[in-house]
Amino acid sequence: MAQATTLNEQPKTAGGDEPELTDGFHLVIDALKLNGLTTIYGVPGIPITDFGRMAQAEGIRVLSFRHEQNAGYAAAIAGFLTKKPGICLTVSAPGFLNGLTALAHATTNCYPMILISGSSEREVVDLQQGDYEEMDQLAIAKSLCKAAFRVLHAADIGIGVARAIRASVSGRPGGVYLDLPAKLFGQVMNAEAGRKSLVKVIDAAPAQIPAPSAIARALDVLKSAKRPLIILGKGAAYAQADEAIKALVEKSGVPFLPMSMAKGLLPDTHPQCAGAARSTVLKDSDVVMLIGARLNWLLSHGKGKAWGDAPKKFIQIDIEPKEMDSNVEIVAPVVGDIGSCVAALLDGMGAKWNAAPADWTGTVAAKREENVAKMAPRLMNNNNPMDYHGALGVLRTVIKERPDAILVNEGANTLDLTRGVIDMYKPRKRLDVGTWGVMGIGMGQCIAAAVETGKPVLAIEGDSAFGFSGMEVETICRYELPVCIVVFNNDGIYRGTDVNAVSKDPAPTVFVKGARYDKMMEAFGGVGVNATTPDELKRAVNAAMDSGRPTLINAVLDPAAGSESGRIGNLNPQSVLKKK
Ligand code: OXT
Ligand code: ADP
Ligand code: MG
Repeated sequence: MAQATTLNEQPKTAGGDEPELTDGFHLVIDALKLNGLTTIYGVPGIPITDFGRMAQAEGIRVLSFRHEQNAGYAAAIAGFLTKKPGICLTVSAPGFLNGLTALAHATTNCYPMILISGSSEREVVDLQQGDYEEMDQLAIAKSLCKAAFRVLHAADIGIGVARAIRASVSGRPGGVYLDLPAKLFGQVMNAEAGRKSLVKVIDAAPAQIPAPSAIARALDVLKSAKRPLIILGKGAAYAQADEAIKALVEKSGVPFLPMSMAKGLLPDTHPQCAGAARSTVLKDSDVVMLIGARLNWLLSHGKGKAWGDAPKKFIQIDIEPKEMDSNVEIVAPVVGDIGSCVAALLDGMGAKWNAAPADWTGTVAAKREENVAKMAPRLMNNNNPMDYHGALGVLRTVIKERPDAILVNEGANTLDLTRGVIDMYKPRKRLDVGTWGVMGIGMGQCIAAAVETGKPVLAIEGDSAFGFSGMEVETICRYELPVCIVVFNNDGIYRGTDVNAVSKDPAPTVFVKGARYDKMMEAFGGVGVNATTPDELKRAVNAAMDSGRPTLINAVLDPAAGSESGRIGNLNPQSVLKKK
């Protein structure tokens, strides 16, 4: 292992001048900058306070949050949006643990992210002598992320950062933990040696070219289909192979079903989009090609009632070989990066490719039109108090008129209904709770989306969901970000109508009635609006999106409008022994 050179060991320069020196602080900053990582999301404190200041002085954008979890969610989604690891910086023990949820979330969702945490001194931690914020962070992080590294010597910082970058973005992307003990920051070494120790990572996520035989096999299976379906997942959105994916879908003529965060890869209004015919295409398809989507709970594991009785063949395109056969047999695995795989499939299809059978595409289109027509009148109501459909009817138009805006969405009913109602038109514009269905991603995603893309952000938040990260409205105001938050305020989790029949305590799912979340934004200088009808909501959102001023609209919803657990009530166990 390279040893950190101390000041005393520095050779004098030829003229006897003092050697130019650097230290751990600057080496970490230089290593990040050398690799184009110029934004840090975090919370300062011992031992990284000065690091944040120095990073800012060296031209890195440092966004200081109110809680590390939100900074972590910001870094995670920055990774998804940019294909570069999002950087989250925290203090030791509690700060590290606060960031760790987001790191695990990034890993679960296949987003590249690096959590950098300061830590206590090894000698004290290892002897468990009770250091300030003592914790063996590396050991704890290891099981919750893709890779974890610790750097003890300044001369190893370049290699440590390079390893973290490579581990996060290569193959299946994920979260990486980088442990930097306090002492490392202050280590001093010769600046020239320091510069030489840094590594500019070359080809961090190398293309993974699929085997020609795998491509031929996949095309044979697709060709044999009578009722083919393509499912696009957030891996397809992440891959940024938008044109090739569009070409594949259109050349094949196959109906496509976008998973939540793949909406907009092709517009939801595309004639082949089967989003509004979900049950039909899952049940009745005979060949399913998965592109960057896993057969996990969100796809009912590829089997059971949702998939119907008809036998099905699966083709799966994924960078992770171990993903194949994880839930059902994959008859045509295509392992590689989506850009390379889709290009090879297009190549293999040649100039002539028979479009999908017309009776199948006709059936899907008819079902889609039926469902869209069924929903349309519900979106036009101007009820007071509002219901979800009345409010979403308005917000749907806001996105239609501003297809470049980023939509952030969390909640239960608020999530499920927004996903169904609001059409997306462009790739990577819809950000949400992801694979874990986690509440609390909202404000971190808003901040990173605004910072990374420079586009306006519209967040549609359940009142419970918003509460997990609501304090970050101050951060949004402080950095003057163009974020409009609409809180669907139905007085609680799922509904605001639950009653506790046995004591004075409120029922576990309800909140203070008539709460005014808009006042939170006003407290920090942003715009707050209380909206009780779809018309009021429309005016307020349009004004916010046009002005770009931080805005929070408290959208008063009928407390009885939602259902328990939204559309996943089937996953919510109910006791048969309930007493009351
Ligand atoms: O084909 P059919 O006929 O079946 O129809 C389908 C589509 O074809 C059709 N459709 C359309 N029709 C017309 N037009 C259009 N455009 C259209 N598009 C689609 O609509 C239906 C449904 O389509 P969909 O949505 O695609 O299909 P479906 O069957 O719903 O899909 C299944 C799934 C699984 C893919 C989908 O449901 C999905 O993605 N679900 C994700 C669910 C999820 O992740 N939920 C979040 C977690 S819930 C719970 O855990 C909550 N908690 C606990 C908690 C969590 N999560 N985290 C932490 C850290 N702590 C605690 C909490 C606290 S939620 C929650 C707070 C909730 O309260 P809030 O106040 O925030 O929110 P409210 O509920 O609003 O009060
Ligand atoms: P969704 O929730 O939208 O269905 P998932 O997160 O379940 O999506 O699946 C994403 C999949 O995409 C993961 O299995 C991951 O390995 C894969 N993936 C991510 N990036 C790429 C890429 N560039 N090329 C190929 N596969 C990828
Ligand atoms: Mg609610």
